[in-house]
Amino acid sequence: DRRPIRRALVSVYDKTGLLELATALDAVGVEIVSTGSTAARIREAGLAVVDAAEVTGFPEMLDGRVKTLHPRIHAGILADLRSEDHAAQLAAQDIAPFDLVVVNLYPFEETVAAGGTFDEIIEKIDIGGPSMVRGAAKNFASVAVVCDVEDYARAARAAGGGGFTLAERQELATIAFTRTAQYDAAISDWMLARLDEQAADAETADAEAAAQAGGEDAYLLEMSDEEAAEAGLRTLRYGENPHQRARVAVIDDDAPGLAGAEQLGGKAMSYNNYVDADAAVRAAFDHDLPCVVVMKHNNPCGIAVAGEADDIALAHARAHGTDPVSAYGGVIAANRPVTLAMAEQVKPVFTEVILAPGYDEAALELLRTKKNLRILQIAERPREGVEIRQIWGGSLIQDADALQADGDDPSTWTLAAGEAADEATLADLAFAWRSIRAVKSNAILLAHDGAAVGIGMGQVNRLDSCRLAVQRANTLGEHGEGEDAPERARGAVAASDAFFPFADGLEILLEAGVRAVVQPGGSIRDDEVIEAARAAGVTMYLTGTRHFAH
Ligand code: 93A
Repeated sequence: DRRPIRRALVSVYDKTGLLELATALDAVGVEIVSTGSTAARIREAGLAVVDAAEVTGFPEMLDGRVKTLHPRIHAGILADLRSEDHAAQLAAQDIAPFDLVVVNLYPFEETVAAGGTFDEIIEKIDIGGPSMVRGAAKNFASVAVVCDVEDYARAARAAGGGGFTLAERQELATIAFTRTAQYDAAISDWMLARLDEQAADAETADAEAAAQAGGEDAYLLEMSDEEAAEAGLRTLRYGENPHQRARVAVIDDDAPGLAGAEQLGGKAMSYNNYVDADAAVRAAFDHDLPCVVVMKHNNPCGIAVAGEADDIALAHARAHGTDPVSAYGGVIAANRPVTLAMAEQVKPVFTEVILAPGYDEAALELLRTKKNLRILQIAERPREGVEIRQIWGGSLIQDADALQADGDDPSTWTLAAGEAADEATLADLAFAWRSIRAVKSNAILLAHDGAAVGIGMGQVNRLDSCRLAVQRANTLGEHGEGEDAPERARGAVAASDAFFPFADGLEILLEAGVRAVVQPGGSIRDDEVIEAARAAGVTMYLTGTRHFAH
């Protein structure tokens, strides 16, 4: 079962041992067909060689990508010479069969390992070589295949000794398929690694694009409404302004809070509604007594409590009375269920949102007649928690200000000036202190009889906040400006969210007739400030705790 070797196809990238083999083949009269540089080497050594192009009648093309990929080569490799029919078909086309195929492949693995460029690596994917190797290996019945330099010596010996046996050809075929399998595995590994790399690059590029387009969270607005809904996001008509897209995220379905609160009537909540509603509910639940807050632009324009035995309507009437002008278009939060009496008071006032832990049936019915009023039922808001605020490139995380500081308990306050407050005055001071948490700094809140009567908020100096609080107390309210102006600052108590840096702000309050003040203290001019209160005969308590809200 030896097959004599008369014609060999030799096409090798690695020229090691090539000339020794070619010399041995030539010596025993084997016809050598060869490709480009392989043929050139053999010819240079003075040996006879036929160019593949001569066999195919076709020039090498596409920079060598097509050299041996031709029926005149592949039919010569694949013809099963045990079959008379195959032999006849070859003869009909004047094709001579190959008895030996010697091929080693383009160094793909080495080029990858050497860090070749993409184009260099692609060019080192051998197509014609593996085709010949696999063809010859498949046809080991007729052809011997050698793809390892180590086997050249065997091939030389076999050529001189009547050819390889069938068993030897089968063994060589097995080596050949193992080699082409490894080769293709190396290619697919490289391709897969590239895919991973590209995916990583694309992710980086996406992230960079997102960061440029408006932060890593831009996708929260980019995804479709359906995708958003699946992710627990509800699309709002717009954000703070109509040119801003907006959505609201419900984080915990089991504890829906405000974001997932049940709406019992009115239009859809807007972005600003949520902001004000959140602040309003928080401020209302800061108080243990029945409390109503009217929020505007994230600041309370009205806040009041009622006695435990009183109707929540009383708290609302007082909160509305703080600043009836600003209450227009406000967001109202109550920390007790809304009664019909309260609903009747709310009805004539244009109100964006009302929030409460419940509504008496008649109250709800009445409020629902106001088509635009958003009516929300909310759970009691827990006071503790963690707050996260976004800043450029990160976020700020803090404990929520839950009035948990030692100085929030009036029994810890120190009397710095004047006489100790009587029970009613102390109750008003405690109410003012509890309410100041919700007012944006610099905050001054004047209170009387469980209701704020003048709030100075959000000013960049405390003096202006004092002026604003007094001005509001004395010009707003039931009677408004003019002769009947109520002068509500007179006899009121005042709370300041942080210390008075100078006596000037306090003096505004004293001139207006404020009779008791609570403030943190801690200014280097505390002495001056306290002295001003003492001189005016006004009670002043220091809490040692402040409530900035920025
Ligand atoms: O570019 S190829 O995939 N196209 C072919 O038709 C072809 N034929 C042989 N590579 C081809 N070869 C490979 O060329 C062989 O596997 C060998 O590695 C190399 C030898 O080419 P040369 O003799 O021109 O150096």
